[in-house]
Amino acid sequence: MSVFNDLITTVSKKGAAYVVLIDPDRNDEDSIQDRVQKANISGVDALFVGGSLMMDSKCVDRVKLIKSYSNIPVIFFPGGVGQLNPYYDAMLFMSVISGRNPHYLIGEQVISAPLVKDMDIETIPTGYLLIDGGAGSTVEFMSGTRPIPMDRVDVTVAHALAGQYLGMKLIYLEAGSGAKYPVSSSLIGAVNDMIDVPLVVGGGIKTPEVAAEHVQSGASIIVTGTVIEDDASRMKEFSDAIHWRE
Ligand code: 1GP
Repeated sequence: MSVFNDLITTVSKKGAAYVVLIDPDRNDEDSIQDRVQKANISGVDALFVGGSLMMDSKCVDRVKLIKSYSNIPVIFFPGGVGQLNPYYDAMLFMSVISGRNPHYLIGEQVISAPLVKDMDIETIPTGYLLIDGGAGSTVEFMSGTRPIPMDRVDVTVAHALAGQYLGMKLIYLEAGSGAKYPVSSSLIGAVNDMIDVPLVVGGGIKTPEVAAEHVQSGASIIVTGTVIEDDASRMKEFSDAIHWRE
């Protein structure tokens, strides 16, 4: 079974899936071991691995380490083609469809496609929408795109629907790592009412209550990064809140 099908099965069985983002740039060998081992026993369904910027050259070694400790799928959440390596079980083959920067709409994808084929990594076509979370996210700088204002429901819905019609298997509503405001539940609800593909929501989610509210509003996959970087022991609380059908 593919990693994508596994995730979708989890969503229908547990009500939603919980994914922890591990940024290789924010972790060393010890914290990787600790986080991945905690994820294995805390009901986390998959790891997203990646980041907007790498400040040293140890990314590949760290991904290899993550893979060696993990009992759950390790999915590449690409900040750039430079982070591509063969240790991922699958990758979000993403396009920043909220933006108008051709390099992040199709340029990176063209550069990476032959390498992905050669490495035989499962691809999950994903339409990525950057929403303004009030913190001037790193993604905004690195992708050179303007986030959609949180209150522009019409614009967000139209982008999400366009992503679905282009064949994206997931639509990702991203408020940016460390966002002041996570994606609002009303925005999640409005997008979910319009599209049929599963919604991934991340950025600025700091409590299990907010995660649970997002799921009730229509999110199928919840992603947390910073809150777990700060305290890895909280994964179980998030997992219990997100898996409402268990
Ligand atoms: C993944 O960017 C998010 O979508 C992670 O955001 O670090 O704020 O949890 P946080």
